[in-house]
Amino acid sequence: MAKIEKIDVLISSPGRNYVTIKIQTSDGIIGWGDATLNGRELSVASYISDHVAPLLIGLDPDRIEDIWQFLYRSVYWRRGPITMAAIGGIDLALWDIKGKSVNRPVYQLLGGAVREKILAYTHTVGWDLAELKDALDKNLARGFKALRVQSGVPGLDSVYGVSQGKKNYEPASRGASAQLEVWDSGKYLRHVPKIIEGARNHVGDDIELLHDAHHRLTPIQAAQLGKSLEPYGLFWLEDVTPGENQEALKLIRQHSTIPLAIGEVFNTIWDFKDLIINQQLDYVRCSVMHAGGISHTRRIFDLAALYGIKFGPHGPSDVSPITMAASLHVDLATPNLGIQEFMGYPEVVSEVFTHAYSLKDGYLHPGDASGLGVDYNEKVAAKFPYAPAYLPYARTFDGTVTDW
Ligand code: KDG
Ligand code: MG
Repeated sequence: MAKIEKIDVLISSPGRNYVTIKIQTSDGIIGWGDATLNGRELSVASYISDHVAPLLIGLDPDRIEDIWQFLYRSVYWRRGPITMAAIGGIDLALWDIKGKSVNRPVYQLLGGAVREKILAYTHTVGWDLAELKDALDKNLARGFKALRVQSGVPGLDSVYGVSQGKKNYEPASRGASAQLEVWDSGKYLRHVPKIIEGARNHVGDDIELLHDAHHRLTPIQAAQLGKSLEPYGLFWLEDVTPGENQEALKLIRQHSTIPLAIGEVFNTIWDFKDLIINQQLDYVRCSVMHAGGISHTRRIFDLAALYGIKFGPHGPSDVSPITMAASLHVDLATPNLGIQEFMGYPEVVSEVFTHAYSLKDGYLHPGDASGLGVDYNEKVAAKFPYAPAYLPYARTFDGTVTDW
């Protein structure tokens, strides 16, 4: 029996911070896991190196499920983003090891491919409609068949997903404190239907469009938004209200048939259970790492499948290519995939994380390298030390803190 011999937690910052787990086994295999939690990287790193790694030394890396149960159930204090990102990161590294130990890509260990390729959507941002149309054309030329659309709002200086003058959305800014953004839901609600209408007219009916409201609306505002966007045939409308009040989605359902996606801030099957069995959502949106890794997210997706609900894993640039690869292995092998988010990474990230996954004509594939198919180049990573960075936060015009 092989044993877990050494666990290192490595933090690097090729443009943004990533927490990478390196597990070495007694038979010489290295497994890579990602445990990045945007803006709280050091907490997850400490959770793993101080409290998890010492418990795992000497255990059998093949017993992925048993280790998962041990990390989840043997701790009295369960759930939460830090704990679950830590468990998720370890789970990813163990699946990587298992794949490498039998020389197979992880999707083969999950039952094999149920599709040839994975439909991806990417982010399309423009401060105004003219800029947005330009950005849509660029992403269509790259081959994407599905595009998330975010725009500026007149009267606001910055809006989730897009900043004036900046081409790319990368919200966490380096520095010791979070940047303030001023928000007004009324202005947003009156403007966004015009943008989505403009985007639909521009791309025609063959392209899927998505939009993320990023948890900012009250239930009735969210219902209004769903109703007003219905004519434009969105693939989904994401995170219309803050995740805590699950009842809100019932009210939205009473007024709109727009497909709802929710869950990037959820991290266990328990967070999704009522939403799924009450059919209050259409797409489960958790990250394959933040929700406890491959072992746990597969359970969530299977529960969703019982109710005809699909999944669309979270895939922003603030989870590393290791999580992206893990998502793709799950996507390829799980029947009820809806779509995969693929924000993409700046070039420098690919110098640190070399990967077997590929993107072609708007579709992704995890590749056939053994394990997850991502390697972490420690030498290159060492050139990019951790730098504190935080997501912005929001206040309304009267100075009240509101949801970002
Ligand atoms: O760290 C926060 C991001 O992961 C989040 O803002 C991205 O909402 C997001 C999305 O849909 O990708
Ligand atoms: Mg989102």
